[in-house]
Amino acid sequence: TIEAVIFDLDGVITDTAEYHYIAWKQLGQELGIPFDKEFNEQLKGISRMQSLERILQLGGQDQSYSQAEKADFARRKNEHYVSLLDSLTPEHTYPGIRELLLELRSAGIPAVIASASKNAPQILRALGLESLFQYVVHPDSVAHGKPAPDLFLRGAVEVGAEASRCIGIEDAQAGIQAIKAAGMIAIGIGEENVLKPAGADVVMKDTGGVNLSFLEETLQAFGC
Ligand code: G16
Ligand code: MG
Repeated sequence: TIEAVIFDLDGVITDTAEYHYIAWKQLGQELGIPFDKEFNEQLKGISRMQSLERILQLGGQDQSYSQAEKADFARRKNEHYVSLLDSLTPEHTYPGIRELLLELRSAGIPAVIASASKNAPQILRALGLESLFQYVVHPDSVAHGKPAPDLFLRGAVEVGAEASRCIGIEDAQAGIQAIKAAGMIAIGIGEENVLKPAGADVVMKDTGGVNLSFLEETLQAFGC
């Protein structure tokens, strides 16, 4: 049986991965560092400052700015991102997610958030989902971000679940790597050619078909 389901937030619960992309793209343009969706895959799941570093590296500008300037770029990106969050309502929850959370609650299976985002509590509130999660891991509470397993392992520990009986759900390559490093079953949401190489056990195009019976079948097929 499944002991916990550990969800990524951005790109799994709602489309905030797109908002991150819009906000980073804008900052990139201001710095003269244009990038596309393919490059953006590398930014998914990693922290705000690490994302900024990758963008500056892409533009060959990683040595060009002081820490204070970098902190200011990150602040500007976050302000833009948070302004986009203003439009979030419960209807922006991805298909099947609320239903899955209700199924998990009925079955007594803990649902946990393991997001790299410091904005996670605000997003869950805007979607009206806070009460359906047993635990939200704070990204600052662990030593290493994704692709390290820390966020997922902390989530499992907090709800008393055995890692090998947990299912992690992610849209990012770094996130899938984190789930597998934690010894959990990894369900990818997105493109097969992006998430399979990162180690996803199964990849679904979207969250629509991810219900409890699908999760149970996945644990049967890939669990040990
Ligand atoms: C998310 C996004 C990342 C973002 C990170 C930090 O992680 O995927 O693109 O850089 O959070 O977010 P913030 O700037 O809001 O603290 P996840 O793990 O929910 O996909
Ligand atoms: Mg994500």
